[in-house]
Amino acid sequence: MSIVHSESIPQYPILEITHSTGSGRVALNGAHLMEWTPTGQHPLIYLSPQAIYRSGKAIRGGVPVCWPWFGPHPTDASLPAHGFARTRQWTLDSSTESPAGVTLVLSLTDDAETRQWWPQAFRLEMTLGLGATVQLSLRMINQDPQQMTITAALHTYFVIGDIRKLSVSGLNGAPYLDTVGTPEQRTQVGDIHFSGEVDRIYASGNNPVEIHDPVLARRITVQGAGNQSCVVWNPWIEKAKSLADLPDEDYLCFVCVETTNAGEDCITLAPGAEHTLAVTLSITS
Ligand code: TA6
Repeated sequence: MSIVHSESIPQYPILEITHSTGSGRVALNGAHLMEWTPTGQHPLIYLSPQAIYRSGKAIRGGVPVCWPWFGPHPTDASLPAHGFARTRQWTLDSSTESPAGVTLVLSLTDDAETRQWWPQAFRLEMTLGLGATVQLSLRMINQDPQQMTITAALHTYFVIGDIRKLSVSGLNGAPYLDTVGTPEQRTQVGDIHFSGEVDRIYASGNNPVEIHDPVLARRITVQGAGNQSCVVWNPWIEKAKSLADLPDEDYLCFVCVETTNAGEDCITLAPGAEHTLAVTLSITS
């Protein structure tokens, strides 16, 4: 096993990880799993070749950590979408390995700048278990004398063969908010197929969601914990063209299935209380 601290991008530390069970990269910016490829598999996590690596900018792809709000800020449109945790530099607290893989723990606490956007004291701990399967866990602790209400997401981008041939199962019968165009409440019937932009917040419970990929001949299972919602997103053609950090054609080769506390599934923490949002990603060929 090796973990190399790379500064190939000045002031932008990236951990390059190799282990018998897989390899990939984690940026301290955002505690962001950029890439992970289980040994013998196609890459699991999609990373845009046009991603921008600059402090304060979210990486396009990987697993953005969205906290303390998901999507646009509920009341102040001038604040960054998906909160600020994904654009702050986290601290690497520990890295350990076992025959099963590598475990990293990173943390983030409030400071004068975060308190401009979110005037409350907090501690976040992100645990990344990287191996044949991937376990991500975001522990959020309210260290403020006031209660706090948050929404959050582990906003995972998955490598797929062709969005037009893909299906996503596990959400049949689930209510969802369709946010493409005028937001509308709908109910999922059967599996999800893609023939246009899809951007949906599902009141899913934490049933396993499965990505069926006939092109790469695999099934990816997304098993959440601490969530009662999930988001499925693909930008399709026009939105992909509007994203400067995404090649126009790459809408074809990724899908986001995000493990969230979003929509009605928001979390209120009393002073000193904590909540953990987690996900396990596994591949079956
Ligand atoms: O999770 C879906 C979504 O909220 C989409 O609406 C789209 O905006 C996507 O996240 C990416 O957001 P970002 O701020 O990373 O460009």
